[in-house]
Amino acid sequence: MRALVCIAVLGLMASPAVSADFAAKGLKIGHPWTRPAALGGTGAGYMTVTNSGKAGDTLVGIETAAARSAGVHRSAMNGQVMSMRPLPALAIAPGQTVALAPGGDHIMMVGLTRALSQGQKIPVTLVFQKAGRVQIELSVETTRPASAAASPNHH
Ligand SMILES: [Cu+2]
Repeated sequence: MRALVCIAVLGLMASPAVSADFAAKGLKIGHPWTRPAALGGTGAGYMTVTNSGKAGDTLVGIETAAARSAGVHRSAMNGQVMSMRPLPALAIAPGQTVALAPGGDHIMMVGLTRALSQGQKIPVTLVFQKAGRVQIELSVETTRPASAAASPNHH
């Protein structure tokens, strides 16, 4: 199942910066990625989570050997100041796609145990209430085609 998904993705992608999608138990993790970051620093992970199952599921934890601690964060604007706070649980309703994206919800990795360099794949485990542990890899990318094309004012 996973091999088939990867082949389909590879066939569709023209960019050399290939990042695989991951699928497990009705959930699809689309284009997990992160930015280059220094050893000891922090990193943010982004992806889409699609629930194609019949029941809702909830993302309740993040595990990775690449950081001392990791979890889901929610970003919000307080006046002119962007702040973020831990999100203990992120619900994904049936049929819904939840986007973890810059400026919004993201995976926060604090105390990186390794430098994140472009082209690397960083193993991360997403822990779901029902689907359980789903292994993915964040691909380390410097630029994103979508954000490169978009105006910085279009938030
Ligand atoms: Cu954060």
